[in-house]
Amino acid sequence: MTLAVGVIGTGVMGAEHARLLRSSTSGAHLAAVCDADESRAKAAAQGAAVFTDAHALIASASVQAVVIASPDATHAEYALACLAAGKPVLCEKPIAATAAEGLAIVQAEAALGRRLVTVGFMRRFDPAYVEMHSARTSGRIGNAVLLHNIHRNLSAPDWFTGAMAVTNSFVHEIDISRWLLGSEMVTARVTSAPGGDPMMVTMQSDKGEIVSTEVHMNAGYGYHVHAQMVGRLGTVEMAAPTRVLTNLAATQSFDFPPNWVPRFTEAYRLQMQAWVDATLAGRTVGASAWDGYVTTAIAEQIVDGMTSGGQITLTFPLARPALYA
Ligand code: ISE
Repeated sequence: MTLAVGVIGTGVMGAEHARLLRSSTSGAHLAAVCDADESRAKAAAQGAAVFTDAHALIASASVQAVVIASPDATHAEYALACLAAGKPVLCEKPIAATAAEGLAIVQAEAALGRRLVTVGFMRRFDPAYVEMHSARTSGRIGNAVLLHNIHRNLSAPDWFTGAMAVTNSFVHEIDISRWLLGSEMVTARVTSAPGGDPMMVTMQSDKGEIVSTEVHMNAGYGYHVHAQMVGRLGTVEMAAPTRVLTNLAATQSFDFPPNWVPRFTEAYRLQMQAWVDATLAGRTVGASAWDGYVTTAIAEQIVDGMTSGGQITLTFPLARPALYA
């Protein structure tokens, strides 16, 4: 018997998660998909059950675990429904559209007394980020002092509002910086170029590390994510985002992908496999509901404070519950 997984939402990410469950994940199978657009759901289902109501999928006896990949504003409602049904859930980032909703998920899980939520911050499974993480934890580069992040998108879709550059894109750097450094962020400052894009966000951690991030939604040339960690003894950074170099017409070159799916294919695959393995073993992996709440709370405070241009002091109404120790 393999884990029966239902996927809610069959847009870019939901279709990719469904594909991974159908063809590249051991120990699990795609049992159901759900989308308000039934024909899109059928295309992703390829034989699995099709729902147009997410709550019906969550309640279905033929679904043991759920992947949420619907629009950001629906994540909290469905994650809470999964907790109420006692079903493990891999929820795409962000965990919720507001910090208050994220907090409600943390409180519901803490009341349940067991962790069922993983937030899909897939960069934690990307081989380059994993190596950077171990360069710090092994002590190889000495204590970290700086982290430079670059997050460039080819172009933002029409429906992408200014705040989403923070709540939908920069949340990745909030999460990966906390994870890479093993620190909590305590302050933030935002400087935007005319028109708002790109923006530079500088955060400082409780250990004093400085985290700089260029968040660029319309970089124009391709999808490009880069990070360099500076330690007291040396630095570690990602190599070019490619596996091959081409020598042609007196030029050496490599390609940039158009979006994050090709760049992070391996991370998504490893994340899905790790989540399935952990679920079958009754454990969780990856970013917790607490991590999801903290990233959304930081993003929300940055959005609220960014117009002032001054330093934002990051605060959280709740201390980390023992469940997330
Ligand atoms: C998108 O939703 C993602 O999660 C991508 O990883 C990120 O790079 C992009 O900016 C987001 O819009």
